[in-house]
This record gives sequence, structure tokens and C-alpha cells, in this order.
Amino acid sequence: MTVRIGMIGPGGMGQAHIDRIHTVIAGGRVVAVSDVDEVRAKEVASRIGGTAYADSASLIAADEVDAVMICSYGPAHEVDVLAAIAAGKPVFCEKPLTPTADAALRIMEAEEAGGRRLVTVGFMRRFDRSYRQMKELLDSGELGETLMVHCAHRNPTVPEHYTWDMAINDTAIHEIDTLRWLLGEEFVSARVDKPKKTSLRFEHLQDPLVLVLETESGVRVDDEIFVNCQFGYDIRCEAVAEKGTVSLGDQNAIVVRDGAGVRNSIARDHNDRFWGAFVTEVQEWVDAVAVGEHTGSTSWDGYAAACVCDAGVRALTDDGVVKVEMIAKPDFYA
Ligand code: ISE
Repeated sequence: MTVRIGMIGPGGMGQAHIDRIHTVIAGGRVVAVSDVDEVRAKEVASRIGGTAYADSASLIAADEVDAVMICSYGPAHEVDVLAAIAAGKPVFCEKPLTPTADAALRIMEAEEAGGRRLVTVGFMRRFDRSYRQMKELLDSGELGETLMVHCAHRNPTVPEHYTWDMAINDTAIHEIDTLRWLLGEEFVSARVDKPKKTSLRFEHLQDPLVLVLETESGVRVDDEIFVNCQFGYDIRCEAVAEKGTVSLGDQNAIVVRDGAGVRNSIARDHNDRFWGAFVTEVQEWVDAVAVGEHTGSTSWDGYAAACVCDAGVRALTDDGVVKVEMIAKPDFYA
């Protein structure tokens, strides 16, 4: 069976997903597109031999669409995810599921009422080989209990439309989801440390910053967010446990040694660094949809990440430790 996918928002991320679905992934095909920019929708549709729909609602309702992929702007996600749930169609929604926890709650309620998990949130790091190996080792208990995790999330630069809250809502959200998954517990509080700002980018940003999170059992996670570090896309994670530490390795395929020294390269962006994770993520989703199953992060994960982000954003403006407020996990997501 080929899963016929309807793509909402074929911009940068959407286009990258289309390319991998049509070149490296088996069992899926993008047959329909819609976009707020109708010209773009038509252009992408004609390039892939699919249909351009005038709006996302008609794309979701179309008989030729088995499953929906949402890569549009965050605030537009809720209405389309709810429409896909109402149509009984599996939906892969890029992160964030919704910009607010309340909106994610509405999605969870609709999904639960329908009785079937249909929503997968695009948190791709769970599919990265190195993070998966780290999780396997930590879960095995070989290193004892995990006590602390040190993370860094560095982007070479961000565009002018990147607002101050995006350091948490758009960037740190990756560590928030990955660490919830890696440690298997929820965060209970957030604090933001604000070091000296880089002079090399926008005044409106607190860049860098360090988000300090604490889990239910007391594990302390510090996450350096530095989105104008200039030199590359640098993702680091080291878990410190009772009997040892484990960290992500350097991601380069090759090391060059010559008269100038020893060097390797650094990724430029998330597509480069997480190429393999994106492929595994989308392949597992297509495979799951084909057999009527669910894979990846759930609406609950989207909701929990939004709750931690809310606390992180508050900690960015107010000083001190902010409590993470969230409902108890419904049995439906157990
Ligand atoms: C962007 O939206 C991403 O998802 C990238 O992975 C992240 O590194 C970047 O900071 C975000 O703006």
C-alpha cells in the first residue's frame, strides 16, 4: 500500500519532507498540497504531479488523502490537526504542536473522544541514532541513576523575525521533548540564567541563555541556547550518572589530517545534523500509518512540551524558578 499524503505548508521544512518521501522513503507519496500562498501550492503540486487545494480544510477532506502532514506556521496547527482528527486521518504535525498548552489540551480532548491516537508530533531527535544509543545505555542501568544532563543547542544565526520567546518555544523545545523522553519523566520547574549577550546579533534577544530544568526525581538539566554562535549548528548532550557519563559523539563522517592539522567539519543546520533522524522519523510514520498504528511523539508530548515552554518563557521575563503547570497524564496516553 502507498500512503497518500496531503501536505499543508510546503515551505522549507515541508519541502524537505516531500523530497525525502519521494527519494529515500518507501511506501509514501505526497499527492496533495495546500498553502496560504496559493502560487506556491500550485508550483509544488505541479512539480510533484499532485493536486493543489485552495485551503487546508478541503485537502484534509479529500478522498485521495489518507494521511496529513502539517508543516505550516505554529499558530495555524490547531485548526488543521482538529480537522484531521474529525476526519479520522493520521496527522504528522511539525513542532510545536500548538503555541499554547490550552490549544494542545483541546487537541488531546478531541483525539481521546475519537478513541484513536492519530497525532504524531515532529520531534525528530527521538529518532537520532546517537540519542537512541544514549537512551539505551541509560535505561540499561549500567551507569546507575542519571543525576544531571548538560546540553547545548547552538545555531550559526537566526533570521530577524526570530522573536525573544523563540529561544524557548522554537529552539529549547527540542531539548525539552528529547530530555523528557530520554529520562522518562516530566519537568517540574524552569529557571533561565542570562549571561553576557553576544554583540554580534540582535539586541532584542537574550542570546545566549541557559535554561535550567528540574525533573520530578530531581535530575538537573542545563541547556545552553546560543542561536547566533556564528560557527555552526552544534548540538551537545552529556548525561552524568552515578557511575559514568555518556554524551553525543561528534557527528562527522570523516576527519582530515594534513599539514594544516587535524580537522573535521561542523553541520550548518538541522537538516544537515539530523538528516538521518528525519528519514527514520518519517519512514516510521509512513510504516505505522500503513498498518493503522501510531508512532513517535503523541499529543500528550506536544502538550507537555508546551507546558514546560510556558514556564521557560515566564522564567525568561521574571527572575527565579517557575513551576511547570500541567494536568495529570490521561490513561489514553499511558
Ligand atoms: C528551528 O525551528 C529548529 O527546529 C531547529 O532545529 C533549531 O535548531 C532552531 O533553533 C529553530 O529555530
